[in-house]
Amino acid sequence: MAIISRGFAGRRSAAEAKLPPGQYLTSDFPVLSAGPTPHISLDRWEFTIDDGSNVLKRWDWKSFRELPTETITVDIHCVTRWSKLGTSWEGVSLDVLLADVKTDLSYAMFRSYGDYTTNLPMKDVINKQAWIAFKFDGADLAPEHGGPARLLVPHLYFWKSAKWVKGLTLMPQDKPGFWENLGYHIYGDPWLEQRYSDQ
Ligand SMILES: Nc1nc2c(c(=O)[nH]1)N[C@H]1C(S)=C(S)[C@@H](COP(=O)(O)O)O[C@H]1N2
Ligand SMILES: [Mo]
Repeated sequence: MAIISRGFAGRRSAAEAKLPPGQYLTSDFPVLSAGPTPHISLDRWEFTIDDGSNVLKRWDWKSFRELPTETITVDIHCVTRWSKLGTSWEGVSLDVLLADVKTDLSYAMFRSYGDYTTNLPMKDVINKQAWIAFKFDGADLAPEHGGPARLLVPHLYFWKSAKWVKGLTLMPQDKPGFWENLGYHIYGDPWLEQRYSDQ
């Protein structure tokens, strides 16, 4: 917390201005996992897209890593109130993964190794808003941070960024995932402070 009052300091610092309400800055990278870290070998890793009855797309690690990648620099905001600015990732855009998936289903449940789930509207998944990231700060993503690969959807609270992600299931209606079932907000916009389901 700044000691100097806003009145004297004038404006908030550039870093503070990037903080959603109720968040503080951290420069470390805390680990938040609901359970043990699953260890997934690359030869049995896969990512699938299904519609609840049929698998529409499937990649193994090799075919996934042949897809075009992007470097992503974004701010991340955990609902436990830490935010980290300018984090740098490498990953595959969901726009690439969904390129030839024809669907009118408007929601998705992301699924992880270790059984974590989190729900998202498809409108938040497309249009350069979500990636499957496999590198952080230029190095392979560490297992405790979701390696081999995790979802990165930085415009929502970081619980939506499912670690150890293994696919998504398209759904006609929104449905709560793991934390959303335990009282966290169904959508989770940090700028609107949508932390809990009663907000
Ligand atoms: N599979 C899985 N993904 C997860 C979680 C989890 O427990 N399991 N925790 C979520 C929460 S609450 C946060 S804040 C971020 C934390 O990511 P980090 O441990 O890399 O900081 O992962 C999210 N993704
Ligand atoms: Mo979190």
